[in-house]
Amino acid sequence: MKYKLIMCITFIMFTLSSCMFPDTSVDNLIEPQKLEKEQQEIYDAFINDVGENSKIDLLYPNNGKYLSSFVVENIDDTKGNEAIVFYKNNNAINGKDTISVNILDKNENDEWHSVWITHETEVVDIDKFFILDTNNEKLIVVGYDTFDNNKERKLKRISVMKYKDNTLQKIYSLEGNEFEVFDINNNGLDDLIIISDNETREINVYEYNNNSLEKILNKKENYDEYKKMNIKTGLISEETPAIYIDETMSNGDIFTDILYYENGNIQTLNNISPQLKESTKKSDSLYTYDIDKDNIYEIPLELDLMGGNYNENRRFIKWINYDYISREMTEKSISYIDMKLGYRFDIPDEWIGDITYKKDDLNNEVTFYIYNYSDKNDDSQKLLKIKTFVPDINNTDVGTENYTIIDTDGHLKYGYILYNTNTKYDLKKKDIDNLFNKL
Ligand SMILES: [Ca+2]
Ligand SMILES: [Ca+2]
Ligand SMILES: [Ca+2]
Repeated sequence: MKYKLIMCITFIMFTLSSCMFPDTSVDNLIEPQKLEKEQQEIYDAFINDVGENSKIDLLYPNNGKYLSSFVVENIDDTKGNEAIVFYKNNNAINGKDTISVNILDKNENDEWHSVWITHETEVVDIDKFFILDTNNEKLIVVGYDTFDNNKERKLKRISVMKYKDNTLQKIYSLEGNEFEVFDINNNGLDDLIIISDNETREINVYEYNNNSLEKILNKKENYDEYKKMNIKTGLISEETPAIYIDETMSNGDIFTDILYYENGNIQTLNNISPQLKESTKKSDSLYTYDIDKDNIYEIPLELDLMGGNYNENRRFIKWINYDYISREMTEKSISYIDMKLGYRFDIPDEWIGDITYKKDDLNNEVTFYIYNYSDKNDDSQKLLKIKTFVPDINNTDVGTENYTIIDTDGHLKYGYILYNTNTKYDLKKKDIDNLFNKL
């Protein structure tokens, strides 16, 4: 009877999958349910342990790879995953809030249960979580935001822990303004990199060897007082890992520095020449971004349209890369970019200096046209319109008739209209294919 029931369910699922979800395999249909079921089991085991009536709030790391309050990964030398849950425990110790990390594991009956909880006091939030992978061991690294409300450059507490034999042991507690777990020297072992800004900037790189965290690299240099630091990890060439640091100054200017391994120590743009770092200056919330998804990050610079005599807050973005061999910045592209709608349009060389655009936010449309130097309101010489179609519930194709659809991300549709001006600025369909890219 049971067998028949399973057959029946399987049959229904096949039928459903073939008629209702033409592009979805049965596996895909089952997989998310399995995951949800596991998450529910972890959550139930977690609540069972902390107590249903306790005052807890789940926490999400604010930055980094793991942005969920539940992480399911293998963090020890036993087969199978452990679950890590982050939460705030209100009034937990002497009436004070604590931030807690709960480790859950599966018992011999394959049921999730709580194994260990660690509390951290006098911290306010979780910044980042990492699994540091060394030769034969894994460490977990949790970065906490601390109470330093007066300071602009916040100090983080970095807790390095080892989970082994059902025990979570805190092995190091360190401090710094920013940190990352990343193989900076490209030797196959994760490094813990901590940037501390006090009188000078100190960059320390640690490797975990023989049960201890060894400082393998150290660099001291000057730095300018900044307000906020955003960091990203990637590459500067196919083989060279790098950390990109966007520093926002008090006046809003942003400078980008790059930190990488060279000749046995850490190298930075600032160290090579302050002018190199200075050349990355921009005055808006423009951050380093990998526009073409090759893991080599591009640094944005603002490019005033029409030589700067155009003060209507329109601009193109010039994206540059750092060439570590020539120690110079190289131009990647000049683009119109719409982060919200998720695309960039690279500006052809011929257009630069002569073409401007206007944006219609209500209709998610941008029009590029030849700038008329004698009448800045004249937009009659149109070259190209790009429109993003945001679907409504009833019809996703309303208004698309006049547009050529260039791309879709399954939700949004991107369409364009090309115009003919009989000038050197006119584009063809194949140009659009090359110049338009989703982010
Ligand atoms: Ca395990
Ligand atoms: Ca390394
Ligand atoms: Ca790139």
